[in-house]
Amino acid sequence: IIKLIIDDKPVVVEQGTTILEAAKSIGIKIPSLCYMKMDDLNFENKPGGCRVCVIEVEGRRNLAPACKTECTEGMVVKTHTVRVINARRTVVELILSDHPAECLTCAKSGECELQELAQNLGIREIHYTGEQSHYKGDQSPAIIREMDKCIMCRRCETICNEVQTVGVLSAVNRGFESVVAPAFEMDLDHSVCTYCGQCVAVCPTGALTERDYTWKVIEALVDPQKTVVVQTAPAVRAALGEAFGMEPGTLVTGKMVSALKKLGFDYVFDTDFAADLTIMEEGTEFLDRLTRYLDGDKSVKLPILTSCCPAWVKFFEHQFPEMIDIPSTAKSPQQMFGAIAKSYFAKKLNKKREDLVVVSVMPCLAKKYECTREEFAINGDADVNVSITTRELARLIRNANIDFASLDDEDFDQPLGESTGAGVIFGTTGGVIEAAVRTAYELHTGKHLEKVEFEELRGMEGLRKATVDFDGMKLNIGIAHGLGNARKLLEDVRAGKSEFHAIEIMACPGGCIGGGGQPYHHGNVDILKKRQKAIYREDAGKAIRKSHENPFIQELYSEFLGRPLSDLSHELLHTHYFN
Ligand code: HC1
Ligand code: SF4
Repeated sequence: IIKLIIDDKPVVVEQGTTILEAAKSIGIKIPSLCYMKMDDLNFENKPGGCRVCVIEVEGRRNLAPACKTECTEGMVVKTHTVRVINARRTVVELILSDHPAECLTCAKSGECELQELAQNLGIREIHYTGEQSHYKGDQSPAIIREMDKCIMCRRCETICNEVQTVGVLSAVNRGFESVVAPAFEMDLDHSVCTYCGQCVAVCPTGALTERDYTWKVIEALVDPQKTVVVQTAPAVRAALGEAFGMEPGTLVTGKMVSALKKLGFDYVFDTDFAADLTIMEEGTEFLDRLTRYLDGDKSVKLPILTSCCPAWVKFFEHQFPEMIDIPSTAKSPQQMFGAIAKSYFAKKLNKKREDLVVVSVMPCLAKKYECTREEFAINGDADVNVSITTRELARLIRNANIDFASLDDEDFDQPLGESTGAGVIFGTTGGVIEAAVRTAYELHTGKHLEKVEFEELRGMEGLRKATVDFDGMKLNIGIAHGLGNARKLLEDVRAGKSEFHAIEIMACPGGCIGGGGQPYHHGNVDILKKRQKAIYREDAGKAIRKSHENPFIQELYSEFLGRPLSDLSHELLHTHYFN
């Protein structure tokens, strides 16, 4: 162990600890910009490039970057001398001298780490002028890259390469021309980007943002010819409150419904309903495959892989094209919802599918891309017309002058607004497979499941495994979140070494609660853990906690679909993948 003094406070740390971490451990916040660390998610970005975190070490001539400098015995560190503060000001002024001054209209304004830093350092003038760099813009269906705002912190590059292992982003060119971009500076759309949005989630400035479709929603809401139906994803309710200053982990389900009604949606429904439906289809498909597999049917492949995360789907289509017959064919809840809204529900309203506009509110950027996939449309009319993120919903609420905190709780509309606890837990890593197990157990064994919580499937570790006892039959279940972790499980499957019968994969660290469209977490993993707890709290408070017990799901089957995996279910609720 090492003892040192930081700002007159003694501190004891392990060998190898940086000054930045040592200071943090005693409550001293050294400002930083490029640096970001998320322990549980295996993410650390410390290029040491921005030099905002410089500090003074007694006896050393030069200032040192706190993120890169390890503590040594007897070190005496000062984190805010005049020399240090002047150096930080110079560094930030230099960054700002090559940054567009568009704060008033920037999508990231109020959330931008560079803006906050400039304010905290009291910068009122930029003493360095000259030419500014300009780069090609890039708009995909999900992500906007405005690289004039890039400060080369490389967080996006690190998360895309090291956590997601997609490898789309890297620094290209030299000096003034250098920028983080896909190879050959092609557009994201032409790359193998999965639209997971994790680069957006960690970008400190407005260089990477979501493609904003709030205008499309407003256009639909003011069109008297359209019936506008909205669905809200499980993870949104556990994070939307943060956008209005509430504590992370505050559940705002009722207020969210109330806000959506005030915004003028004709029907406020829940993606969780469709999550229950997904369990019916995917769970039945799993049991069907399992039974045939155990009967020795050589044409059947296991493990079955969940398929509700569109970034994950795009990942395996690009990276494991020879394995596209392994994931479940069940569409994601977002898409199942759209298909049911525009058939079953439109029929109930006596309307044509084109008269309905289906909007989804998602924690996710890849959902924007998912709903543009051709197989999810009929004659050019998409099953889900517009997908907006949690952040965009917060913007719509603010634009409409709705005082979110003072809203009363309201209930979802019926029939597509009723959900069980199983539908809710889709929003966190481990939740989809736990929901599936709750139903598959009862369908397979014919027995009543007393305890619905499967603690062994829960947690935040990137790779988890558990064995669940199906009345004597042991099922091996794997869980991965973050695409790098998914890759490890898939490589085992490809090599024929996988021990699993079923695997849940979510592209984003934490699952949907950590989606690229959620309020920014600024690297604080505790926020994700609080959202995860909130999801399990909502589940625990639900009267019904198994998907097959949802009375409106039962009604949907008896009135319309017949049974899981029926011809109509196949037509509306299942899909195929492309290599
Ligand atoms: Fe998700 Fe899903 S859980 S993918 O993480 O299966 O986005 O929340 O809506 O579709 O239900 C996201 C969340 C979401 C789908 C469901
Ligand atoms: Fe990489 Fe995901 Fe960003 Fe695409 S969206 S560039 S895959 S981090």
